[in-house]
This record gives sequence, C-alpha cells and structure tokens, in this order.
Amino acid sequence: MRLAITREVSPSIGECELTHLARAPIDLDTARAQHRQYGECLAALGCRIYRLPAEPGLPDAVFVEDTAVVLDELAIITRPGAASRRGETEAPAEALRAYRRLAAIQPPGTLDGGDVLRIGKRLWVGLSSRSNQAGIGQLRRLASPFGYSVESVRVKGCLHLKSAVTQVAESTLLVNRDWIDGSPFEGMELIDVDPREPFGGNALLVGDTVVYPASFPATRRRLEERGIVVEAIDVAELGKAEGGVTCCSLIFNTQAAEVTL
Ligand code: CIR
Repeated sequence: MRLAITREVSPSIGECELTHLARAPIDLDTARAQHRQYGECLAALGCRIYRLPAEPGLPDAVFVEDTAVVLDELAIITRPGAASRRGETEAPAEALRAYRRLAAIQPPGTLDGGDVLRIGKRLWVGLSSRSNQAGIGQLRRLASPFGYSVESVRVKGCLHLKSAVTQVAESTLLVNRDWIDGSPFEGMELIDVDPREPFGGNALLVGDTVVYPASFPATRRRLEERGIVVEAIDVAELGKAEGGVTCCSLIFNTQAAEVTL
C-alpha cells in the first residue's frame, strides 16, 4: 500500500524560513484549504493519508518531506539545515517507525529531504545551503550497503535540489538548468522548465501521474506535449513559504524490502 505522511499547516506558518523569496502575508485558511486539496489529490491517486497534527511552535512543519528520506529498506531521519526546523523530525520519525527501521543524520551533518532525489537505487543529493558534505557522507554510508549510489549535485540560486529537478516519468526529469548542472543526470531525458517559470521544476510523480502547481501553465504544457499526465493543483499560498508539491508529503510503500546484508 502506498502511504503519504502529511502534516497540517501550522498556525505560525507566516514565520516560516525564507531564503529566495521576499516575505508576503500567508492566509492561513487559504493555505489550509490548498493543503486539504493536496491531500485529496494524493488520496485520489491511491495514497492512504497519514496526517500528523500541526505544531504551533514549528512554522515550517507542513513541509514534512525535509524530515526523512524513506528508502525501501530503512528510513533516514534528517537533521534539517535550518536550526528552526530541527524539532520537526520527531513526529514523522514516530510515524515511520511502524514501517521501517530508522537511522538518523548526526551533527555536524545536515540534510533536508528536499535535497534528495531518488530514482530506483540512485540518489542524487543537493549540496545546498541546507545539506552539507557531512550529511551527504552519512547518507552515503547508510544507504550504500543496500546498493544505493549517492551522487552530490551543487545547487545554486534555489533552496533545494528538488526545487531545480524532479522526476516526471520513469526516466524523465523536469529541470531548471540555471540552478543545477544537467551532467550528473546523463542517461535521463531532461525537460526544461519554461524560462518564464523558474520555480516550475518541482513536480510530484505519483504512480503515472504528475501532481503539479497550477501556477506554471507553460511548463505544464511542455509536460503534456510529452504525453505526461498532469494533475494541476493550486498550492500558491504554500508557495509563499517557499514550498512546492514534493515537500508536503513523504510517500512510500508500506511494505519494507527484505534486508539481506
Ligand atoms: C524552508 O525554508 O525550509 C521552508 N520555508 C520551505 C521548505 C520547502 N521544502 C521543500 O521544498 N522540500
């Protein structure tokens, strides 16, 4: 069964971390309504939703993707790069404990789940303002015994690796090459975001459908012209907190892989 862990929008989301966007007021009701629709969209695509309660003291906790990297064999609890976000990992870790054995990134390592792009046994990890070499090294040591390769990718001009590149089909990536170099993805087909939509690189592939922000219609057309099925949803209010569609969930198969080490 495909499970999506989500977390309700915090009443303090207006105090979220911001790196590349200017602060704009966030309407809590609108953000919550969009988050509810996001959950409904995932449910319609076959995910069972595991909703964690909001945490008033954790403005960014809705962006649950950053708290863990869920592999088939284990879940790695991150140590978020922003100190204000370190308290976010506890509740998702407790939820994940029922489905995976757990490991955790330790100081001085930092890692945000938004920096980890996984396709099969390949992990590309953003070296960003949030994820450092020590964190990436720890992830490599934890994942490589299970056959994962870990390649770091320098990220410049955006928050996370997955702000710049995400999977949209089996071997196809949506990419903004102003923010990352395309060469680590050799062998994959690349679709560039429309230059008018630099923030359009964050798409969420669920089964064969791409969940995608309604605010990037030109890039959406590029995806559809390639035969990709897109489910457009409005996440603009969450976008003001620098969040996209991947960051609001941790999606994984509840059945863990058998571990033979
Ligand atoms: C932050 O700056 O940490 C949040 N305001 C946004 C996090 C978005 N997370 C993601 O894209 N994985």
